[in-house]
Amino acid sequence: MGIEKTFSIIKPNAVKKGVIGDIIKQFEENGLRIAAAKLTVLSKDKCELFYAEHKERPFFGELVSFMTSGPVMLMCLAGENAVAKNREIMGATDPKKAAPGTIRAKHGDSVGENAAHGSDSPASAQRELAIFFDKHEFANL
Ligand code: 3AN
Repeated sequence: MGIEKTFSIIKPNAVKKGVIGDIIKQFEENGLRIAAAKLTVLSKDKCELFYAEHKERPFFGELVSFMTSGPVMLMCLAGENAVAKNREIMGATDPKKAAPGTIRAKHGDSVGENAAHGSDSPASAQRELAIFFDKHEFANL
């Protein structure tokens, strides 16, 4: 199995709580490495482009306003089976349903403010990474 890349966001509520280090530790302890990273504040335009598939959902406005409300940590995670592994480490979308010890169980506040995003497939990962990173920014691990 080759090395796979996935896209991760540490969301504004988690950055505000000061748990970036704890979240990254969980990725690294589970065999994922950071191939690119930036701490930034998302523009409304890029955030809407990123969440385009949710445009018609009732929570879209709320989601974009939360995700642009403060700094986020954008990352490319790399490793074997990175897409699935990242989602396992994050836990279920709803922090109340997330398995104990997962990032969302530990640091999520609600379905919207669930501490972390992770791509749901290799194709999504490629699309999402291309929105936020240039090709030359990825480390050759
Ligand atoms: P996941 O991020 O686990 O793949 P999706 O794709 O169902 O979950 O949802 C994308 C994002 O939209 C979630 N990370 C969450 O923050 C937000 N979201 C989903 N459902 C709701 C909801 N009912 N209310 C507010 N935000 C939501």
